[in-house]
Amino acid sequence: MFPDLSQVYDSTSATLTGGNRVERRLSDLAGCFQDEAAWKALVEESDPLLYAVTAVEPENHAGGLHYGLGVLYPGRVGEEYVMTKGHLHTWRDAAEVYIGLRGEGAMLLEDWESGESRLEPLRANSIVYVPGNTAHRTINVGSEPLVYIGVYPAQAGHDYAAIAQRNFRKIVVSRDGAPSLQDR
Ligand code: PAN
Ligand code: ZN
Repeated sequence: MFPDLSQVYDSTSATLTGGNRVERRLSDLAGCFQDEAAWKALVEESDPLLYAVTAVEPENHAGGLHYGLGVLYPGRVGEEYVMTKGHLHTWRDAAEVYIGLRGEGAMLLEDWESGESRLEPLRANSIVYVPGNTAHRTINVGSEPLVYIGVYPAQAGHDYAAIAQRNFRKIVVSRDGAPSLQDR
């Protein structure tokens, strides 16, 4: 039988019919931000919701695809823009396509073998291809919610432990009001 083949999303309310919604607060991102004192102070003050992902997982076989609608709220922790945890796919070869729907964001990509990093814009009408073996983190560099869809192989899996052990080499900070890629 066919699984659920169609869903409806709304980029203004960042909702998607069907799927499982997972929320991440600032406290869930321990060790991610450079400015630990700023992170701790904000966690103690209000522990804000940073992002939510609603994932649709119609099939789990090798040829299947999963996708998720993400909403990443704007803000900064110290000078660093609000971002997702970031991960590698457990199946390292698994690539992903990100489609920007609303807001002003960027994808921080890091080739896990060479450590080479790049920052790709993610906004309405942009598509970012994340190759296999590439750690990826989404960053909101604007002042409104960043809304996007990511599509990835059903068997990709999410490896957060590798990032917890060795964080991304680069950080994205606000310099004179503009995003700037810096060494950690
Ligand atoms: C996305 C991410 C989503 C949240 O759907 O899972 O942006 O980021 P974290 O998983 O790093 O918390 C994706 O890349 N899926 O593979
Ligand atoms: Zn991914």
